[in-house]
Amino acid sequence: MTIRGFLTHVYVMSALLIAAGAATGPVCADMYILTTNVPVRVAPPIQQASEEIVILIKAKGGKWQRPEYELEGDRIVLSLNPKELGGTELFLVINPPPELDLYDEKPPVLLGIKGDGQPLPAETVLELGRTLTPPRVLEWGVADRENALDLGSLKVVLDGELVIDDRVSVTQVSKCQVGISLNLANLEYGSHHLSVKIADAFPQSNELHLKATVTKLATTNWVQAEADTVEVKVDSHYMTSYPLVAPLIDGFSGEGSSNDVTWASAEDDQPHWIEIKLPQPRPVKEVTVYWANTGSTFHTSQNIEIQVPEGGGWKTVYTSPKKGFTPARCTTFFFDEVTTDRFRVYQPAGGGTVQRPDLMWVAEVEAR
Ligand SMILES: [Ca+2]
Ligand SMILES: [Ca+2]
Repeated sequence: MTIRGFLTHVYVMSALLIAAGAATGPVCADMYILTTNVPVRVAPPIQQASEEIVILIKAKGGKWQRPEYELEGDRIVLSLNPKELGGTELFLVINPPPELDLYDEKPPVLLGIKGDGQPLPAETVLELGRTLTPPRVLEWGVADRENALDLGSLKVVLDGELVIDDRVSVTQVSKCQVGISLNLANLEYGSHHLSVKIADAFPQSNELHLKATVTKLATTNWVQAEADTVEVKVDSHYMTSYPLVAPLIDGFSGEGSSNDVTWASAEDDQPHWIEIKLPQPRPVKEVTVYWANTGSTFHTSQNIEIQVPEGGGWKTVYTSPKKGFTPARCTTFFFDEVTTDRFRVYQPAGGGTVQRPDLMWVAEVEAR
């Protein structure tokens, strides 16, 4: 939605006139949403010259009316009284095209859901349960029976964060029907909540809400499976108060930040690392690090590499994204499978949290 700068004739400051996004959308009428609890005068521009100007207005839940208006230059001047119109949220449409269904009270409908191309129950609240293999791609088919869809209204939220990157794609079947795909490859372990919202291209924005939940279970962790014979080395310790490395592989990844449940590096401008040696080589394609945490504060490092031995040194098989990581209880680093008996979680100098960049603070390391 865009706010248009034509409030010159509005005499009451509490009024808000918002273009309903259709000027750039699939429907070419001028549509506005106006919220006011007092009488106002508004003066939207005439976008396209036409012999007859058709103006319709209604309050939310009310009936369309033809308001009286005056022309002033290239503007239409309207006096609107929310009491007379029957509500404070008003929808104004100028020159509606014939295909616009002005009596659309219904949100878009869910046509179907696919997970990795296979049909799933077409439920607006989809519970996928606990699984080792959540779908890598979820796709919702959505259509509006009355009007076009407003693709600008699409919002996909994963675990409380708006997904704005290329993990969301929209396939347009027609103006009224789309497929919405979400790429869930490399989903983190644990429980996840997804929501999808999309509205029709209609001033009152009939909106469809879709939800899905899934819990990704972990497979065999080589470190824990062989914990008795696993060796752990670290680059340093936090002063004298974090001498123990055993908490890094004790299978416990709950809340805590002291040395009985975590290890912390020295806090200095050097690289820090945790080296894990398994009793025998194993195929490894991901490493999960559980961060020290207290309450909802997670000490998630922002720059991490996963390294495996090469020659007498180390080869990096995973590098962090430039933007770092969202603080969370754990972070899994995915890479091409290598067979190795040793790997290390390497934090380049200054790669810790934003607050404490020179510290590495970890509760558990897992490898799969
Ligand atoms: Ca509709
Ligand atoms: Ca632990």
